Amino acid sequence: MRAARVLPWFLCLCVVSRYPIHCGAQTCPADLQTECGDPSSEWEGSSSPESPQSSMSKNPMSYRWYNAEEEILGKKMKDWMRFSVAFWHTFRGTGADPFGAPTKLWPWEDGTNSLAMAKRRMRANFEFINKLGVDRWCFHDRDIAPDAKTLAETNANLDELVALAKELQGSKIRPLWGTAQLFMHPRYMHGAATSPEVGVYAYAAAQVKKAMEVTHFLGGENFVFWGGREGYQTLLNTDMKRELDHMAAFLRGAADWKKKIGFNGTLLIEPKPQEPTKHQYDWDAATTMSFLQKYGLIDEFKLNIECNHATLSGHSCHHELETARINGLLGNIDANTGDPQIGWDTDQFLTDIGEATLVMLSVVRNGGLAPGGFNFDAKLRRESTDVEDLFLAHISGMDTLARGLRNVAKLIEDGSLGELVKRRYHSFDTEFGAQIEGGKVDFETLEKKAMEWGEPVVPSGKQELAEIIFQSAL
Ligand SMILES: [Mn+2]
Repeated sequence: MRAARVLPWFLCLCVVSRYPIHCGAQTCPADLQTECGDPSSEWEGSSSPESPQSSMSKNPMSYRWYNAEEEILGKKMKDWMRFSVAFWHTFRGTGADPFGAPTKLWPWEDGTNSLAMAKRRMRANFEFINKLGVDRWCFHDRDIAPDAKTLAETNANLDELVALAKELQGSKIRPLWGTAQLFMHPRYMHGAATSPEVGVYAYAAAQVKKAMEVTHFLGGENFVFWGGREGYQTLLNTDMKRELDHMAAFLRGAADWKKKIGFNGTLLIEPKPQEPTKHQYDWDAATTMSFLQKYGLIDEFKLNIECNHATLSGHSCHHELETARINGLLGNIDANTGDPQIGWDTDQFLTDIGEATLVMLSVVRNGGLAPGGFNFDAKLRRESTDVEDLFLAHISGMDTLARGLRNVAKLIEDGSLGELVKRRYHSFDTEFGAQIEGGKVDFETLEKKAMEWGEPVVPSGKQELAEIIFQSAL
């Protein structure tokens, strides 16, 4: 039987929940020999979920906190979260590190970078997304389709894979965002938009143009610019102003192209302070905002905040999210975390409940992220090598953020943290305070008041109380 041959890998796995079941439509098999036939005859029974009544407390292949349809704070959980699977980590992550060879020998991989392999991998991607029960995915152009000898041939490869992805997406699944990979090929060793070589600038523009077109074709909701190698290793050989001018011209071109093709998605910039360059130009949210303002691009872009990049820049993820949010720039979150003892971008799945609660606090204050969402820009540890681990990692990441959302609901319902903050600024809730906030009080008037009032009485900041209130919601 053909069906029997395709069972060995993750088709037999399925995520269950104490709530509704999350087993979507099946895709054609990624199996080498099996052709894509009638789905009902191929797959019937192979992915039957376990009963929702199965023992949740002991089954790790289940959601304990995430319940897609449940309404919390006036919105369904799935609409707060808008989870997305990252193609590059989940399907191109090999487990290789600077000291060792790949460790992940996924059953659908044949060890080549062929077009046939790319197609099989794409089927595996959609099989996984359907099993996990999410509606979104993110991709780089070069991750889903192999490079060829010329740009035209490479574009043709991409078109083949995009056509397949369009078919496999069905009516439910869409890209949360697409992006162009402008850092892996040697041509981009000095950067893409900031390369001193004009041919590289043109090549990168052509790549973004095409990647934006296919994202639009697939119904993508956003398009991301991660700096890649846009930065410098030393200022001794770098004209920083000229490179930043080039980057602005490049982003202006991208914004113009978006309008020209009628793509309504949000353009997002993803700050990161270093790696691979010593100094990335999009250092953090504030630096990126200032760049966008200087070059008149502030209305064309929002930010994609990645938690691990936030900590690399010396900030907490919450700081970066709030900086983006209060400036109307919070567009998307790359859901991951770093390791406090390792100084590089480890891209781990977020499992810290306190951090997840702070992240969700910003999301709730933002009224959600749509048309952005949470992209799992996170990878399995090198030592996690079972197909099952891909599921466990995503389930754990989704449940952690879902738990964060439930905690935020508790904090809001309780109200005492909000009250504590409000009380700290109480002295400005006066007629005179309002005049200051309205910019109507000059320094002469303030001096007069200071003389009249004498030494101010400065109240406690109540940080420990705030921490107790926060902890009680976890
Ligand atoms: Mn990262």
